[in-house]
Amino acid sequence: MIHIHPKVKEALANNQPVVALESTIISHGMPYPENVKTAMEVERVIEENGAIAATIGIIDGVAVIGMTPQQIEAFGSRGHIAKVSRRDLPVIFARKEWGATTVATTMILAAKAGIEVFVTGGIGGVHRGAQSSFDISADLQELANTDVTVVCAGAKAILDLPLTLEYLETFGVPVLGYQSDQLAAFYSRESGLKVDANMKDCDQIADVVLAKRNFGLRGGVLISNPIPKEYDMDPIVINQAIATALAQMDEQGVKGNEVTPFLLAKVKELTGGDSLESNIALIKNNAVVGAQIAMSLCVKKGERHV
Ligand code: PSU
Ligand code: MN
Repeated sequence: MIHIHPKVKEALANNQPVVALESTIISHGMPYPENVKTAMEVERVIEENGAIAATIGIIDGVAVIGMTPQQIEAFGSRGHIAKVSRRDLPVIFARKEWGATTVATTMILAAKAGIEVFVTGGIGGVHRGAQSSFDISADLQELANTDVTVVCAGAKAILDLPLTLEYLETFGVPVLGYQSDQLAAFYSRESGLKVDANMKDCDQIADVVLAKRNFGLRGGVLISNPIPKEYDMDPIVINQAIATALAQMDEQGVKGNEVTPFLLAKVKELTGGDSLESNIALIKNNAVVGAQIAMSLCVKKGERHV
């Protein structure tokens, strides 16, 4: 059910850094052909920073860990690929279908392959109004349970960010700011909410990840890496777009796993090309940090064996 690319397998066997990447961002997160171009560029950034990139998705019911450029192109151009979170996996496997992996599913598959670091744009979280809708992304439970370090630019303000942090606290997920005191809000560097700790570099992050593991505390670590300053967007513009998107969602009765893709697409439509450009910039920025964390983990693990 799993196919690991030979170069990923070899790197893992030799304690070399590997960074996982998700495929929902390709098939649902960006338009074609920017999605494919970005996915390839993010892989290149990871490789320029000394790690092996492993883009993950499901093809004909096989979990592919480390897609080829042709497979990435297919994910980006095919359209109508199912968005697959933890609960969807069994059906996709059994029916031998294609599936785009969310943060939750990419974590599951990365962990199965032995990959410790995963780079994405934004994670899912507690939705606004979750008090009555119960809409909480499976990404958060996966962070609670699965041993993967996830590098993101925080979460989009389509979510209830204070409740998202409360949930992560309850489930014991450390939220670390990369050179920042605040949780990043995807398009904006700051959310007004404090992270658990400010990390000055990737070595410090690796120390925290290893301390967690060595003490036997299961589950992931979340790294919030603010968008580069030159792409930081005005929160007023973003919040206006989010308010409009939420109102349209209610009007149209959008529910369930359609909520996140609907809101993301609307916000993108309402903020035009700026948000796409920012989105691409922040993922590449996360790729640098992810590759450095993966590298640092390998160095520290290697030292323990000599
Ligand atoms: N947030 C973003 N961009 C994304 C997603 C979330 O800013 O592309 C995607 C990720 O794949 C994430 C998923 O894991 O949406 C969460 O969906 P849900 O809320 O239905 O769990
Ligand atoms: Mn949901």
